[in-house]
Amino acid sequence: MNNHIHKILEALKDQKILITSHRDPDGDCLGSTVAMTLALQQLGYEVTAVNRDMIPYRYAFLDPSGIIKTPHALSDYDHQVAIVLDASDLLRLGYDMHALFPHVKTIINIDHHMSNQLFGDINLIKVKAAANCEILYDVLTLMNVVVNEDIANALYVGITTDTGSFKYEATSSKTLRIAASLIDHGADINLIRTNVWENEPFNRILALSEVLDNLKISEDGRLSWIKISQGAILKHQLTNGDLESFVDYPRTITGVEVALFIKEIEEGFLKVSIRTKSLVDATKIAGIFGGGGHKRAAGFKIKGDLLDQEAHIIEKVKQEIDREFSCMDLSM
Ligand SMILES: [Mn+2]
Repeated sequence: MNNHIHKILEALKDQKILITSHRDPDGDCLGSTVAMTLALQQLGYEVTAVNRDMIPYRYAFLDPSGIIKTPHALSDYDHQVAIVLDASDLLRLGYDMHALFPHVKTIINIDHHMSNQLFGDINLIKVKAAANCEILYDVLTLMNVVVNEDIANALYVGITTDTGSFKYEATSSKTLRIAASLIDHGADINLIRTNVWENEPFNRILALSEVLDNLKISEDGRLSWIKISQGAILKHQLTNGDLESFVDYPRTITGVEVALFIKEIEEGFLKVSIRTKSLVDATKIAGIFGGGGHKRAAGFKIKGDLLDQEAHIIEKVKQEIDREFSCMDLSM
């Protein structure tokens, strides 16, 4: 890690820096972007933070002064170094970084996804880290950044959201020690809880109730799935961020090993979230359809009509679950 920090600081020297992360921003992506931006500003660097999409309302409190801009809202594009956070490849940014920022000559890639494509000139990848913010805590500490309340809140949000409030198995004793230290540095867990989890718009709860009304479960009880059509998304005026945690509900069912949420994000275009409980690797299922992610949380995108593709997806996923379980039977 020390060696990486040395290289990163060398690369940043006297440069104009772009900080960016994946589209459809979640807590870890935004926590990472805000913490890194505030930290580098504190150290005196010239930084610009960019995300392709709007910040979901539940995370808006992390960026009250609007430091994160959309890529086309900037006044200049002459940045020479890009720090890409929590993104397994550059396509995940959702905009063409090389085209928009033609002067970028060094890319610093900091991430915790197993599927990371090592697209950076400097790649700091820690697949054991429960959140990208967990890596950043070490990075900022080694850079002698003063972790103030705003940075502590941002990092804590990333860690607590990516670990499902410290429930998922990637949560390590180190994760908890970092979280404890962030509280010591002023992370306000009441502010974070009320913004991130107790801040549901009524239309979202109505949509959730409709979605759960149509929940399905396979005959063997190992797979459960929910779906939402483009029509329902429009009717309830939902954004991507509104749908973020729906997939956690089918996973909570006793005996369910794999949960899916099939979202028709555009007419003829589906995004599928995968969650697994303990035996099946979610990245294997995502991989069948060209997607990726983590062992317990992964996803993929697929073209086609919701009803047609639902049957196809469920069929393929069932086959994979059967295959995984038959391998386990053999190994016992
Ligand atoms: Mn993450």
